[in-house]
Formats: sequence, C-alpha cells, structure tokens
Amino acid sequence: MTIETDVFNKFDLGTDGPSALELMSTIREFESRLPGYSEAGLIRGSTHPSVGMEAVAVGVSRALRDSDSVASNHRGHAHCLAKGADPGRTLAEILGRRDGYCGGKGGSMHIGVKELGILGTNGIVGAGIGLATGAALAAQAQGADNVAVAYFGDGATNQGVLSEAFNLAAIWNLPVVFVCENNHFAQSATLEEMVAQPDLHRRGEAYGLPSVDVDGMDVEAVSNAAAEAVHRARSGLGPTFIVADTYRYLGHMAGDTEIYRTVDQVEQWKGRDPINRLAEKLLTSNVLDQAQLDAIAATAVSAVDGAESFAKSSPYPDVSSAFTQVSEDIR
Ligand SMILES: Cc1ncc(C[n+]2csc(CCOP(=O)(O)OP(=O)(O)O)c2C)c(N)n1
Ligand SMILES: [Mg+2]
Repeated sequence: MTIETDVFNKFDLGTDGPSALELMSTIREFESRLPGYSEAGLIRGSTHPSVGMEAVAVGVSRALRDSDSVASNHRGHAHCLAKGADPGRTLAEILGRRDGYCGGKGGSMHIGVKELGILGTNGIVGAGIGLATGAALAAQAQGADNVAVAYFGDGATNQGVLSEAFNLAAIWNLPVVFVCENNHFAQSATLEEMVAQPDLHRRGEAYGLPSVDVDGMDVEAVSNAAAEAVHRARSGLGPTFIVADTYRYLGHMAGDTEIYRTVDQVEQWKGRDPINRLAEKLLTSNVLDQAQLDAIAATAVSAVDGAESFAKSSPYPDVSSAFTQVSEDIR
C-alpha cells in the first residue's frame, strides 16, 4: 500500500547514488572478510555476515539522523556501518580488541555506539524490536522528533515481542519503523516451513500498522520506503512496518554447510545483486563512468584494508577492565 504523507526526501540517483554505492561496497568488502577472520581464529564465537543484504541498511540509514536510534540483531554490522560507525572501531569490536566501540568486550553481537544512536547489535532474536519501541516511546515522552528503527529477520517475526511491540506502537502512535529483513531463512529453516502466511506485511496490517513490501535488493526502493516511513514517524503520524525482500549469499555463520539450499538458488539471487544493479544504473544514466565505478570499488577495498590493520594492531582489553562498562558507567 502507499502511505499518505506530505512530501518526503526521495532517492536522487545523481546525488544519493554514488554515496549509496560507496557505502554498500565498503560494507560488502567488510562483511566478505569475516569468514576468513573466523577461520584464522581472530574472532571468538560466532559472527553473521550480511553479504547480499547491503541495500537494506544503506537505504534505511539514508533517512536517519545521528540522534535517531537503531536496534539491531545478530546480523548487524551493516546496520552499524550504515548508521555511521567507523569500520576500524567496528572491526576492532568484532575481533575483541581494546579500540572496539565497547572496549572489545562486546564482540559482533554487542556493538553499541551511544553517540550514533546505535542501541546495539543483539544476540537475542527479536529483542531489538522491543528496544526500538522503547526508544520511540522515550523520544515521544521527551517531545523530541527522533525516530527509532528496529531491524530484525523473518525468523524474528515469530517472537512474541513482535505482537506486543506492534500493538503498543500502533495504539500509542510511536515514532518507530519496523524493518524486517526477509532473507527467507532462519538458520536452516525456510520461511515457508516457519509460517503458514508468508506475506509478512499482513502481520503489520493486522495490528493497524501501515505496512509495505519492498525490493530489498534495490537500494533506491528501500530508501524511498524508509524515507516515507521515517517522515511519517517524525511528523507524529506513527509507526510503519517495512518488509524488505532480500537474501544472504554466505552461510548463516562461519562453518554453515548450507545443505538447506541449492547453489542455483544463491546464484539466482546474485543476479539481483544490489551493488551491481546500482552501478549499472549509474553507468547507463551517465552519472558515473566506468573509471569512477572502478575507483569506488578500489576505495572500498582500501577503506577495509585500513580498518583491518587498525583492528589487528589494537591490543586485547586488559583483565582489569572486566568490571568497567558493566552497569552504571554505561549510562
Ligand atoms: C531467542 C533466540 N532464539 C534462538 C536463537 C538462535 N538463533 C540465532 S540466529 C537465528 C535465526 C534468526 O533468523 P532471522 O531472524 O530470520 O535472521 P537471519 O539470521 O536470517 O538474519 C536463531 C534461531 C537466538 N539467538 N535467540
Ligand atoms: Mg532470516
């Protein structure tokens, strides 16, 4: 459905296209290196790359300010990077190093950046839904025009908190945007195995939320849907549910044997690749030439090279830091 609102800031290929391509390319490069770090023993515990899903975080974040909040999930590095987190400090956190955003004590699934409104990546499936709704309630109570975003997967839609949060957001008209990254799997379970009604936007409609489906492999489409939803929330018109159709190219986490899907299926989705699609559009619209596209790709590699050497050279946290940033001093 189309949401009735005033004018909102639409994606402009000429202005927004090159920066969206840069950001998606950096995130792609960043996330693609994670399995290698795991194999090299540089990452303790699991980490979940979002290669293929870049258009969602980048499209949504374009509509956000630093003062807006995002509550992320276990597959959350892209949400942080798109919101403005520094790749070096983000990677340092993932590698458990002192210069990470949480001093290296959080890791991949506990990256919080207060000054950027990043409430945290989160290992509890569905938890961010409640946190973003709470942040939206706080913004409303404070009379601030800040918006909160919850990112969660298709699997998380089956957590009970979704029902509570959708209902409260609707009846209290909260400035929250619920973004479901429907990548069609929760670990090895397909969406069709998990739910009898796979049109997930209908879940939002049942609670009275304006709900939209968007092509999550098209940054322009995500960006426009998010801009409209954020505009609604900021204007006091309440919550929106966005379901972004997307796909992860890599396994659920390092070591996933991926026996639940075919190579053909992965290749088919790669045919809709958000980076290639935007690059092609920028080229055919004469916004950028091939040399400029190549330069963007090279810049992404060197940005992540820089992040990697920063993170690897950062020391591990000192044992004495175990009792800091634990409770009251994080407020
Ligand atoms: C409450 C809870 N239950 C189960 C898990 C184990 N788990 C981790 S990720 C995951 C799948 C989540 O799927 P989805 O929400 O679709 O996100 P995706 O991994 O596809 O991005 C599960 C079941 C968990 N971390 N938390
Ligand atoms: Mg999923």
